[in-house]
Amino acid sequence: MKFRNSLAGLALAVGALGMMSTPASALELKAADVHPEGYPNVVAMQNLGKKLEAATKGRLTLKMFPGAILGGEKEMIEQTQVGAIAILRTSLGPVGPVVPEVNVFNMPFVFRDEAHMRKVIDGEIGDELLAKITASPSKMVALGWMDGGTRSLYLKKPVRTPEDLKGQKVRMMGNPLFIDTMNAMGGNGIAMGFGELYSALQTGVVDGAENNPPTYFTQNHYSVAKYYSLTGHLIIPEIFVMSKIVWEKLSADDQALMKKLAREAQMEQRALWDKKVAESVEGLKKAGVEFIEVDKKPFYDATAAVREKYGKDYAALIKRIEAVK
Ligand code: BDP
Repeated sequence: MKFRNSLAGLALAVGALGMMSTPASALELKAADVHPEGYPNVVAMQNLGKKLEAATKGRLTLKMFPGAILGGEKEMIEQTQVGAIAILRTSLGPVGPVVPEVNVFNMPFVFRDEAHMRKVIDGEIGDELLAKITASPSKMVALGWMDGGTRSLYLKKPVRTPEDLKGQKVRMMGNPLFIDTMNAMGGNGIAMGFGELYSALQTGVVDGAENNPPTYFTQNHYSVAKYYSLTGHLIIPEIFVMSKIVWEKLSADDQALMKKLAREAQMEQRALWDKKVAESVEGLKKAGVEFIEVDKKPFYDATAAVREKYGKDYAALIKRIEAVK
Protein backbone atom coordinates (compact mmCIF):
# COMPACT_ATOMS: atom_id res chain seq x y z
CA MET A 1 0.00 0.00 0.00
CA LYS A 2 2.73 2.35 0.99
CA PHE A 3 4.69 1.45 -2.12
CA ARG A 4 1.72 2.10 -4.42
CA ASN A 5 1.05 5.47 -2.81
CA SER A 6 4.58 6.60 -3.27
CA LEU A 7 4.55 5.51 -6.92
CA ALA A 8 1.36 7.47 -7.53
CA GLY A 9 2.93 10.42 -5.78
CA LEU A 10 5.98 10.21 -7.97
CA ALA A 11 3.89 10.01 -11.12
CA LEU A 12 1.93 13.06 -10.03
CA ALA A 13 5.06 15.00 -9.27
CA VAL A 14 6.67 14.11 -12.59
CA GLY A 15 3.45 14.94 -14.44
CA ALA A 16 3.13 18.28 -12.70
CA LEU A 17 6.70 19.13 -13.55
CA GLY A 18 5.90 18.46 -17.19
CA MET A 19 8.63 15.95 -17.51
CA MET A 20 6.51 13.28 -19.14
CA SER A 21 7.24 14.66 -22.54
CA THR A 22 6.03 11.51 -24.26
CA PRO A 23 3.18 10.06 -22.25
CA ALA A 24 2.50 6.40 -22.97
CA SER A 25 -0.77 7.28 -24.71
CA ALA A 26 0.82 9.71 -27.20
CA LEU A 27 -0.06 8.87 -30.76
CA GLU A 28 1.28 10.20 -34.02
CA LEU A 29 -1.24 9.81 -36.81
CA LYS A 30 0.21 9.19 -40.23
CA ALA A 31 -1.82 11.05 -42.86
CA ALA A 32 -1.49 10.71 -46.64
CA ASP A 33 -2.56 12.35 -49.88
CA VAL A 34 -1.51 12.07 -53.54
CA HIS A 35 -1.50 15.85 -53.84
CA PRO A 36 1.55 17.97 -53.07
CA GLU A 37 2.25 20.31 -50.18
CA GLY A 38 0.13 23.47 -50.53
CA TYR A 39 -2.83 21.75 -52.21
CA PRO A 40 -6.14 22.63 -50.46
CA ASN A 41 -6.82 19.09 -49.18
CA VAL A 42 -3.33 18.78 -47.78
CA VAL A 43 -3.46 22.17 -46.09
CA ALA A 44 -6.88 21.48 -44.55
CA MET A 45 -5.63 18.17 -43.18
CA GLN A 46 -2.47 19.74 -41.76
CA ASN A 47 -4.58 22.40 -40.06
CA LEU A 48 -6.78 19.67 -38.59
CA GLY A 49 -3.56 18.19 -37.23
CA LYS A 50 -2.53 21.48 -35.62
CA LYS A 51 -5.90 21.83 -33.91
CA LEU A 52 -5.77 18.22 -32.75
CA GLU A 53 -2.34 18.73 -31.26
CA ALA A 54 -3.42 21.92 -29.48
CA ALA A 55 -6.65 20.41 -28.13
CA THR A 56 -4.89 17.32 -26.76
CA LYS A 57 -1.79 19.21 -25.57
CA GLY A 58 0.41 17.25 -27.92
CA ARG A 59 -0.94 13.83 -27.04
CA LEU A 60 -2.31 13.36 -30.57
CA THR A 61 -0.29 14.66 -33.51
CA LEU A 62 -0.59 14.31 -37.25
CA LYS A 63 2.25 13.73 -39.68
CA MET A 64 1.46 14.41 -43.31
CA PHE A 65 2.89 12.35 -46.19
CA PRO A 66 1.87 14.31 -49.30
CA GLY A 67 2.68 13.90 -53.00
CA ALA A 68 1.85 10.17 -53.24
CA ILE A 69 5.04 9.21 -51.40
CA LEU A 70 3.12 6.34 -49.84
CA GLY A 71 1.76 5.21 -53.21
CA GLY A 72 -1.33 5.68 -55.35
CA GLU A 73 -4.81 5.75 -53.86
CA LYS A 74 -5.47 2.04 -54.38
CA GLU A 75 -2.32 1.18 -52.44
CA MET A 76 -3.01 3.82 -49.80
CA ILE A 77 -6.52 2.47 -49.23
CA GLU A 78 -4.95 -0.93 -48.58
CA GLN A 79 -2.45 0.59 -46.15
CA THR A 80 -5.29 2.36 -44.36
CA GLN A 81 -7.21 -0.89 -44.04
CA VAL A 82 -4.30 -2.52 -42.21
CA GLY A 83 -3.58 0.52 -40.06
CA ALA A 84 -0.28 1.54 -41.68
CA ILE A 85 -1.88 4.86 -42.64
CA ALA A 86 -4.09 6.46 -39.98
CA ILE A 87 -5.81 9.16 -42.05
CA LEU A 88 -6.25 9.09 -45.81
CA ARG A 89 -7.68 11.69 -48.12
CA THR A 90 -8.81 10.02 -51.31
CA SER A 91 -11.11 10.47 -54.24
CA LEU A 92 -14.29 8.45 -53.89
CA GLY A 93 -13.38 6.88 -57.26
CA PRO A 94 -11.08 4.12 -55.99
CA VAL A 95 -13.31 3.56 -52.95
CA GLY A 96 -16.07 2.25 -55.26
CA PRO A 97 -14.52 -1.20 -55.72
CA VAL A 98 -14.23 -1.51 -51.89
CA VAL A 99 -17.64 -0.08 -50.92
CA PRO A 100 -19.91 -0.47 -54.00
CA GLU A 101 -22.65 1.82 -52.69
CA VAL A 102 -20.44 4.92 -53.02
CA ASN A 103 -20.49 4.36 -56.78
CA VAL A 104 -23.74 6.28 -56.85
CA PHE A 105 -21.64 9.43 -56.32
CA ASN A 106 -19.13 8.22 -58.91
CA MET A 107 -21.65 7.98 -61.74
CA PRO A 108 -21.35 10.34 -64.71
CA PHE A 109 -23.66 13.38 -64.52
CA VAL A 110 -25.29 12.25 -61.28
CA PHE A 111 -25.01 15.77 -59.87
CA ARG A 112 -26.43 18.73 -61.80
CA ASP A 113 -23.52 20.95 -60.82
CA GLU A 114 -21.08 21.54 -57.97
CA ALA A 115 -23.63 23.45 -55.88
CA HIS A 116 -25.90 20.41 -56.06
CA MET A 117 -23.06 18.07 -55.05
CA ARG A 118 -22.17 20.29 -52.06
CA LYS A 119 -25.78 20.36 -50.85
CA VAL A 120 -25.92 16.58 -51.05
CA ILE A 121 -22.66 15.91 -49.21
CA ASP A 122 -23.39 18.54 -46.53
CA GLY A 123 -26.84 17.11 -45.85
CA GLU A 124 -28.33 13.86 -44.64
CA ILE A 125 -27.46 11.85 -47.75
CA GLY A 126 -23.81 12.79 -47.28
CA ASP A 127 -23.95 11.72 -43.62
CA GLU A 128 -25.62 8.47 -44.54
CA LEU A 129 -22.97 7.60 -47.11
CA LEU A 130 -20.18 8.28 -44.64
CA ALA A 131 -21.97 6.02 -42.16
CA LYS A 132 -22.30 3.31 -44.85
CA ILE A 133 -18.55 3.36 -45.43
CA THR A 134 -17.93 3.13 -41.68
CA ALA A 135 -20.42 0.27 -41.27
CA SER A 136 -19.05 -1.65 -44.28
CA PRO A 137 -16.35 -4.32 -43.92
CA SER A 138 -13.86 -1.81 -45.45
CA LYS A 139 -12.08 -1.23 -42.12
CA MET A 140 -12.33 2.52 -42.70
CA VAL A 141 -14.12 5.13 -40.61
CA ALA A 142 -15.33 7.93 -42.87
CA LEU A 143 -14.73 11.29 -41.21
CA GLY A 144 -15.75 13.85 -43.78
CA TRP A 145 -15.99 15.09 -47.34
CA MET A 146 -13.79 17.29 -49.43
CA ASP A 147 -14.42 19.06 -52.68
CA GLY A 148 -13.03 17.55 -55.87
CA GLY A 149 -14.69 20.01 -58.23
CA THR A 150 -15.71 19.03 -61.74
CA ARG A 151 -13.74 16.74 -64.01
CA SER A 152 -13.43 17.48 -67.70
CA LEU A 153 -11.43 15.96 -70.55
CA TYR A 154 -7.97 17.04 -71.62
CA LEU A 155 -6.36 15.64 -74.73
CA LYS A 156 -3.77 16.47 -77.32
CA LYS A 157 -6.57 17.48 -79.69
CA PRO A 158 -9.85 19.33 -79.22
CA VAL A 159 -12.85 17.17 -78.32
CA ARG A 160 -16.31 18.57 -78.91
CA THR A 161 -18.44 15.50 -79.50
CA PRO A 162 -18.35 11.77 -78.62
CA GLU A 163 -17.19 11.13 -82.21
CA ASP A 164 -14.03 13.15 -81.53
CA LEU A 165 -13.09 10.61 -78.84
CA LYS A 166 -13.07 7.69 -81.27
CA GLY A 167 -9.79 5.75 -81.00
CA GLN A 168 -8.50 8.03 -78.21
CA LYS A 169 -6.96 6.34 -75.20
CA VAL A 170 -8.03 8.22 -72.09
CA ARG A 171 -6.67 7.51 -68.62
CA MET A 172 -9.32 6.98 -65.96
CA MET A 173 -9.09 6.26 -62.24
CA GLY A 174 -9.05 2.61 -61.16
CA ASN A 175 -12.71 1.66 -61.03
CA PRO A 176 -14.54 -0.30 -63.77
CA LEU A 177 -17.31 2.31 -63.61
CA PHE A 178 -14.96 4.92 -65.08
CA ILE A 179 -13.76 2.64 -67.87
CA ASP A 180 -17.39 2.01 -68.80
CA THR A 181 -18.00 5.77 -68.67
CA MET A 182 -15.16 6.60 -71.04
CA ASN A 183 -16.07 3.80 -73.43
CA ALA A 184 -19.67 5.01 -73.46
CA MET A 185 -18.50 8.58 -74.12
CA GLY A 186 -16.79 7.33 -77.29
CA GLY A 187 -13.14 6.82 -76.26
CA ASN A 188 -11.06 3.94 -74.90
CA GLY A 189 -10.84 4.09 -71.14
CA ILE A 190 -7.49 2.98 -69.69
CA ALA A 191 -7.14 2.40 -65.94
CA MET A 192 -3.85 3.79 -64.68
CA GLY A 193 -2.42 5.09 -61.43
CA PHE A 194 -2.17 8.83 -60.97
CA GLY A 195 1.61 8.69 -60.58
CA GLU A 196 2.15 7.12 -63.99
CA LEU A 197 0.01 9.59 -65.87
CA TYR A 198 2.40 12.41 -66.70
CA SER A 199 4.91 10.20 -68.47
CA ALA A 200 2.13 8.19 -70.10
CA LEU A 201 0.82 11.41 -71.63
CA GLN A 202 4.30 12.48 -72.61
CA THR A 203 5.21 9.23 -74.33
CA GLY A 204 1.81 8.78 -75.95
CA VAL A 205 0.83 5.67 -74.00
CA VAL A 206 -2.41 7.59 -73.52
CA ASP A 207 -3.83 10.48 -75.56
CA GLY A 208 -5.48 12.23 -72.68
CA ALA A 209 -7.08 12.12 -69.28
CA GLU A 210 -9.73 13.95 -67.29
CA ASN A 211 -9.61 15.96 -64.12
CA ASN A 212 -10.48 19.19 -62.35
CA PRO A 213 -8.53 22.41 -63.06
CA PRO A 214 -6.35 22.31 -59.89
CA THR A 215 -5.09 18.79 -60.61
CA TYR A 216 -4.63 19.44 -64.34
CA PHE A 217 -2.61 22.51 -63.42
CA THR A 218 -0.52 21.35 -60.44
CA GLN A 219 0.47 18.08 -62.11
CA ASN A 220 1.65 19.94 -65.23
CA HIS A 221 -0.49 17.71 -67.42
CA TYR A 222 -1.44 20.76 -69.47
CA SER A 223 2.08 20.94 -70.83
CA VAL A 224 1.53 17.62 -72.63
CA ALA A 225 -2.23 17.83 -73.35
CA LYS A 226 -3.43 21.36 -73.85
CA TYR A 227 -7.03 21.06 -75.02
CA TYR A 228 -9.44 21.21 -72.09
CA SER A 229 -12.91 20.19 -73.24
CA LEU A 230 -15.47 21.20 -70.64
CA THR A 231 -17.56 18.03 -70.57
CA GLY A 232 -17.98 18.15 -66.78
CA HIS A 233 -18.87 14.46 -66.90
CA LEU A 234 -17.83 13.63 -63.35
CA ILE A 235 -18.32 15.61 -60.14
CA ILE A 236 -16.74 13.28 -57.63
CA PRO A 237 -16.56 14.30 -54.01
CA GLU A 238 -13.51 13.24 -52.06
CA ILE A 239 -13.38 11.85 -48.58
CA PHE A 240 -11.04 11.54 -45.70
CA VAL A 241 -11.14 8.36 -43.72
CA MET A 242 -9.44 6.96 -40.69
CA SER A 243 -8.19 3.43 -40.34
CA LYS A 244 -10.61 1.54 -38.11
CA ILE A 245 -7.65 -0.09 -36.38
CA VAL A 246 -6.35 3.33 -35.34
CA TRP A 247 -9.81 4.73 -34.64
CA GLU A 248 -10.45 2.01 -32.08
CA LYS A 249 -7.35 3.08 -30.17
CA LEU A 250 -8.90 6.50 -29.53
CA SER A 251 -11.05 7.25 -26.49
CA ALA A 252 -14.67 8.25 -27.02
CA ASP A 253 -13.70 11.87 -26.28
CA ASP A 254 -10.91 11.81 -28.83
CA GLN A 255 -13.23 10.28 -31.40
CA ALA A 256 -15.76 13.07 -30.79
CA LEU A 257 -12.97 15.63 -31.15
CA MET A 258 -11.89 14.07 -34.46
CA LYS A 259 -15.45 14.28 -35.77
CA LYS A 260 -15.74 17.93 -34.83
CA LEU A 261 -12.41 18.81 -36.42
CA ALA A 262 -13.33 16.78 -39.51
CA ARG A 263 -16.38 18.92 -40.15
CA GLU A 264 -14.26 22.05 -39.76
CA ALA A 265 -11.69 20.65 -42.20
CA GLN A 266 -14.46 19.94 -44.71
CA MET A 267 -15.53 23.59 -44.65
CA GLU A 268 -12.00 24.97 -44.62
CA GLN A 269 -10.96 22.89 -47.63
CA ARG A 270 -13.92 24.22 -49.56
CA ALA A 271 -12.88 27.84 -49.16
CA LEU A 272 -9.31 26.96 -50.13
CA TRP A 273 -10.62 24.92 -53.04
CA ASP A 274 -12.61 27.75 -54.61
CA LYS A 275 -9.52 29.94 -54.51
CA LYS A 276 -7.38 27.21 -55.99
CA VAL A 277 -9.81 26.60 -58.86
CA ALA A 278 -9.76 30.30 -59.78
CA GLU A 279 -5.95 30.45 -59.65
CA SER A 280 -5.61 27.26 -61.67
CA VAL A 281 -7.95 28.40 -64.42
CA GLU A 282 -6.01 31.62 -64.66
CA GLY A 283 -2.67 29.78 -64.71
CA LEU A 284 -3.88 27.34 -67.35
CA LYS A 285 -5.11 30.16 -69.57
CA LYS A 286 -1.83 32.01 -69.20
CA ALA A 287 0.01 28.84 -70.18
CA GLY A 288 -1.95 28.70 -73.44
CA VAL A 289 -4.44 25.97 -72.60
CA GLU A 290 -7.45 26.10 -74.85
CA PHE A 291 -10.74 25.88 -72.91
CA ILE A 292 -13.39 24.38 -75.16
CA GLU A 293 -17.09 24.80 -74.38
CA VAL A 294 -18.96 21.66 -75.35
CA ASP A 295 -22.57 20.65 -75.59
CA LYS A 296 -22.88 18.18 -72.69
CA LYS A 297 -26.11 16.63 -73.89
CA PRO A 298 -24.59 14.04 -76.29
CA PHE A 299 -22.19 12.94 -73.52
CA TYR A 300 -25.02 12.76 -71.01
CA ASP A 301 -27.14 10.69 -73.39
CA ALA A 302 -24.22 8.42 -74.29
CA THR A 303 -23.65 7.51 -70.64
CA ALA A 304 -27.28 6.62 -69.79
CA ALA A 305 -26.46 2.89 -69.82
CA VAL A 306 -23.68 3.43 -67.26
CA ARG A 307 -26.07 5.13 -64.84
CA GLU A 308 -28.53 2.33 -65.46
CA LYS A 309 -25.92 -0.38 -64.80
CA TYR A 310 -24.39 1.07 -61.64
CA GLY A 311 -27.49 2.79 -60.31
CA LYS A 312 -30.08 0.07 -60.67
CA ASP A 313 -29.68 -1.22 -57.12
CA TYR A 314 -29.85 2.29 -55.66
CA ALA A 315 -32.86 3.78 -57.44
CA ALA A 316 -34.36 5.22 -54.25
CA LEU A 317 -31.10 6.91 -53.29
CA ILE A 318 -30.71 8.41 -56.75
CA LYS A 319 -34.26 9.79 -56.58
CA ARG A 320 -33.38 11.45 -53.27
CA ILE A 321 -30.21 12.95 -54.75
CA GLU A 322 -32.18 14.35 -57.66
CA ALA A 323 -34.72 15.81 -55.25
CA VAL A 324 -32.07 17.91 -53.46
CA LYS A 325 -32.56 21.42 -54.79
C1 BDP B 1 -7.77 14.18 -58.33
C2 BDP B 1 -8.15 13.68 -56.97
C3 BDP B 1 -7.25 12.58 -56.51
C4 BDP B 1 -7.17 11.49 -57.55
C5 BDP B 1 -6.82 12.07 -58.89
C6 BDP B 1 -6.81 11.01 -60.00
O1 BDP B 1 -8.11 14.75 -56.04
O2 BDP B 1 -7.73 12.10 -55.29
O3 BDP B 1 -6.19 10.57 -57.20
O4 BDP B 1 -7.74 13.09 -59.24
O5 BDP B 1 -7.30 11.27 -61.09
O6 BDP B 1 -8.71 15.12 -58.75
O7 BDP B 1 -6.29 9.91 -59.76
